Amino acid sequence: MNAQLTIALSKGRIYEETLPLLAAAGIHATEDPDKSRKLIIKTNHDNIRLIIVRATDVPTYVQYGAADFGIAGKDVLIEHNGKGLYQPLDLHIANCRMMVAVRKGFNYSSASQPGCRLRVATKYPNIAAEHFANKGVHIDLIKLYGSMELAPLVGLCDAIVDLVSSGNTLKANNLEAVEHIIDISSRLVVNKAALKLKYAIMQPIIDIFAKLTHLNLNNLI
Ligand code: PRT
Ligand code: MG
Repeated sequence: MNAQLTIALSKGRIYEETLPLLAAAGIHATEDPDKSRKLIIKTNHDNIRLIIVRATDVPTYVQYGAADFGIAGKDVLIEHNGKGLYQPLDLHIANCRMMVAVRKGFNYSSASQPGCRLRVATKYPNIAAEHFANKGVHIDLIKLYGSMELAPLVGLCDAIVDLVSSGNTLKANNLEAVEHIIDISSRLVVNKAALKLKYAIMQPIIDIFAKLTHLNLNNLI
């Protein structure tokens, strides 16, 4: 009997950018999660299914073995401690940058000298805390769950730590990026026990992803 394989993905950019990788491995979804409300999506293989979860929940489903593998942003993986997860591959998809941003005109360089205190709003408390600790800047951390760009405009904080890709959201809200913290891309995350038990079905898929990722990178150079 073929082992059942469950793959955890989030809707939106990760799903879109994962489809070509799955297709290269001969896996095709039978429904589009943006059109259907189903959270379990069948594929052309009876024993392979996709589950649609929030981006931040992907590592949790994989950690507990509810999914055998998934794809999650490095931002999400740093905030989730990655316990029990094997991260064999950077897929170089959903690329963006983790940045510090402030209201245009805010004098960040003088406000962020060692020993200063800043009010920082973010969805990424671990990344923000480490970044400012390295600079010797004290912070009051305000945890938000979305729309961080609003926070400095209404006086909730001095600075935000958020993801930036085109920069259009910052621009539209009269904000500017003042510091680059880390480049972000999405990684394959694998349940260690599942990889042992289902090696025969999982490893060939991982190998195809690896090959494709290398090919895409070489094409960029
Ligand atoms: O949106 P939702 O609240 O459901 O969850 P999510 O934001 O965690 O998921 P999703 O699908 O938006 O993002 C999934 C992953 O994509 C993230 O974990 C990142 O690794 C990656 N990614 C790549 C991004 C972006 N680019 C990105 N630009 N995630 C979010 N953004 C947001 C950013 O937070 C900001 O609000 O887009 C806005 C900025 O975009 P630009 O193009 O205007 O700069
Ligand atoms: Mg989002």
